Amino acid sequence: MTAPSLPLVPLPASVTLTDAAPYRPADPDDLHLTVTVDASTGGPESSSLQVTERGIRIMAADPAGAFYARQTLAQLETDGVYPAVEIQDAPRFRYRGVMLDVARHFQPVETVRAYIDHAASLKFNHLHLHLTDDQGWRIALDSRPELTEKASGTSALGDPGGYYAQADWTAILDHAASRHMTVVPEIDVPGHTHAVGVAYPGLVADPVISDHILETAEAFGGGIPTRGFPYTGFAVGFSSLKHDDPAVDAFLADVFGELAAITPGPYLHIGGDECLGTDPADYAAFVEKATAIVAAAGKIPVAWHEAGAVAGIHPSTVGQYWNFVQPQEGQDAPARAFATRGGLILSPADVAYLDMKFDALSPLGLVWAKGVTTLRDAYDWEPTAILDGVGEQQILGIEAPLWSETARDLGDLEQLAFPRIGAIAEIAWSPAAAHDWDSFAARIAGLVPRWRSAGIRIP
Ligand code: TNX
Repeated sequence: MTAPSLPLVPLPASVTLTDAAPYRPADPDDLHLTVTVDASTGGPESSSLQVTERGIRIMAADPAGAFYARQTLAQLETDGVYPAVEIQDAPRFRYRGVMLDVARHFQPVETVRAYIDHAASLKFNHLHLHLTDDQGWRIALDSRPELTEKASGTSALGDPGGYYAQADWTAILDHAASRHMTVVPEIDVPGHTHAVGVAYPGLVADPVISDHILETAEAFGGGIPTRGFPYTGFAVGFSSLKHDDPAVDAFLADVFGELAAITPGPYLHIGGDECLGTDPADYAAFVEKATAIVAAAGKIPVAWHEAGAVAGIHPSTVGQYWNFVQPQEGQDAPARAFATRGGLILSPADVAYLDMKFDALSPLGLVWAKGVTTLRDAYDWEPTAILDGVGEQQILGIEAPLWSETARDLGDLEQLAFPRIGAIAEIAWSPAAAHDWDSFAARIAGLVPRWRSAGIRIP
């Protein structure tokens, strides 16, 4: 297998170190790099990379493949020297995502740009932005200006909020595109909508105050949510849009219609998670409506896996699985229901949630998904072994969500993400047959000092 001395993460499909002398370019700014893009050379995002003592050759099936070969090349370089190698590369899964929650703590465009760069260097190709939640509405929509005017001012922990004006949204889309990343915006309905009620109190039901809400207020502060007033705590599941109001239907049509119009990628995420305050029949009606609106606007709906239980969900909908590697009771059936719809994105929370604590002492992160998640936890799982009936064919890909209840800025996000984001990158990109903890641990250990010297904060 690969020499562990090469800090390649995610591991390319095939790496052969040759006997030739390494390549030492005379001028580090002129690599004698030949790049050819030819669709007949392989599948989407694939490439071959050859380093000899005379120079570097990249042959890629498409511009994304050439971009990923450049990422491999950057990892190969040490002090201006490139080892002589032959690499063939292609991704295992076509959807490789990271998610940023910019609702709990708003993150400015520069932070999103930096996170895009980090993720793209690890060959992730989708950025899911969780744009709305109980704590704030983060995207300006012309059809509903009150959402950002009235419901974006605060973040969790009582921190300041913010939102993306349309120019900011364009800046994010452009930067993502320049790194071959597709943006997947999420507007979470019908729960996680307390902020909607700050702008439009008439559209939401009164918060459902459960023991969980009281316990969360006790543990983390933030008080008890009150309709029409900003919420800065961490509790989930208390808010819901009203179910029997035509004004809510008009709201869904405006919001998803406009979002579809300003989003170039194929997916729109409708949320649908943790609707503990919504009656199941009303929940089903919401999911049907929201997915139908998204599909009618020409987009593929994505929903958190609970929505799989809704018989009338639009059949093109992709499910995103967030329960554990060993599904808890009742969680696998709704997820499996997406196998015959749009397929699944897997984000098992006990291994792929980058907001779980990396050590018990850090103030950053949460512990609800089986406590601390180590680098080894994040690495040691196999996507096809989670849900019966959901194999390679039904799995669109893998996503690593990063929720931001405790993460205020880029430094916090980086500390939560690194190095575990490398483990998820490898699960998403590298062949299953190459999965090997010792090899991975050695390769990532080679990358950590480079990440640090590039200014990335790593615990
Ligand atoms: C669960 S799992 C959530 C989010 C929280 C996150 C914190 C899921 C779809 N939703 O609302 O931010 O846990 O880890």
